[in-house]
Amino acid sequence: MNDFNPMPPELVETPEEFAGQFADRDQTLQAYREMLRIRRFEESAARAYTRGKISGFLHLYIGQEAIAVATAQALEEGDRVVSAYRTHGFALALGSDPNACMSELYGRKDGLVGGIGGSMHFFDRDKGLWGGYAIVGNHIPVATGHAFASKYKGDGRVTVCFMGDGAVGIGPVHEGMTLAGLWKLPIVFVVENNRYSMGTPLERTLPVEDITQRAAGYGMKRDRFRVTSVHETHRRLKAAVDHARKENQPTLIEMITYRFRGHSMSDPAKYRQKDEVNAWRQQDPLERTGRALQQVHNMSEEDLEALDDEIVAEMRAAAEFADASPEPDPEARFANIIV
Ligand SMILES: Cc1ncc(C[n+]2csc(CCOP(=O)(O)OP(=O)(O)O)c2C)c(N)n1
Ligand SMILES: [Mg+2]
Repeated sequence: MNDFNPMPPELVETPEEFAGQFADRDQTLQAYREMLRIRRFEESAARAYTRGKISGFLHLYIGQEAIAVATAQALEEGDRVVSAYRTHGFALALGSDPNACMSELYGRKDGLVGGIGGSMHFFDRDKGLWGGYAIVGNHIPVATGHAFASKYKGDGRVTVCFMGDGAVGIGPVHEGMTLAGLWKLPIVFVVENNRYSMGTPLERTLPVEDITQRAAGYGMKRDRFRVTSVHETHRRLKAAVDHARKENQPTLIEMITYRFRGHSMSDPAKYRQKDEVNAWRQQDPLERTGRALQQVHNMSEEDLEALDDEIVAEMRAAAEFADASPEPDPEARFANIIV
């Protein structure tokens, strides 16, 4: 077994370096707003779940928001995002309507996919979200297929495929990555390494902690970094997206992140120590960005609260909209099924 350390690696930065990462005020504010929208959406969904408004699984993205926001910034129209089941953040960052997202969680007719998919099956083609897949690791060949289609048609589009650290040992991941490397497809594979698959820590799933070492065997470029801000995540992801678009060069990226909630709403996350969660919270990209707005750009606490109030109201309205939306017609279960 490798020597997995559950605590976050120490973040060594001077105040000047901290300020430097958030130098552009408008970008920083935009990143903060988009991350906060995801967080407040997720919190609103969690409340609805505990009130029995949402049934089935609900996997929250709290802690990982910077990745979705950076992804939306790094992509162009027509590019594709394919992800696992922790998908709400991608939808919101890509511009999906929060009312439709919440209605999907509530299983209502106005949902993103008519209320028949639920939390794990978000899909919004017009915004570039090509699913939402519940079966761990099995969407990797689907994403590879999208990238193959782009290369075959020469449409200049890039696919970015997300998976968790728990997915990388699954057979189809290997198949999809092998073909992407062999055929030099315009794709970026991103492993969102949040240190756990359900309640199982990395040391019990990974023989080698650095997942990107596998890239050599697939003939891909690789990158591995800790997610501390939208800006830096965007910069690194954009470089890989550019390689894919311009040179048909696939990349495997590992983004080290953390989820603050349990695996799903039914997981109280008792397998972690409070100290561990608190240490990661100290480095929460959302908190860091809020701190930068105050310390570097002199935004007042009242300004930040006003922004928060606006976003909370947006998400409350989404929950009210979902609650008022009708149930789908039972026949909707058979729509979009190819037999
Ligand atoms: C093929 C398959 N095996 C098992 C499961 C049950 N399962 C759902 S999520 C999960 C853990 C995945 O963890 P990870 O890939 O790290 O993603 P995270 O939840 O951390 O985002 C498992 C084993 C499944 N959905 N599909
Ligand atoms: Mg994980």
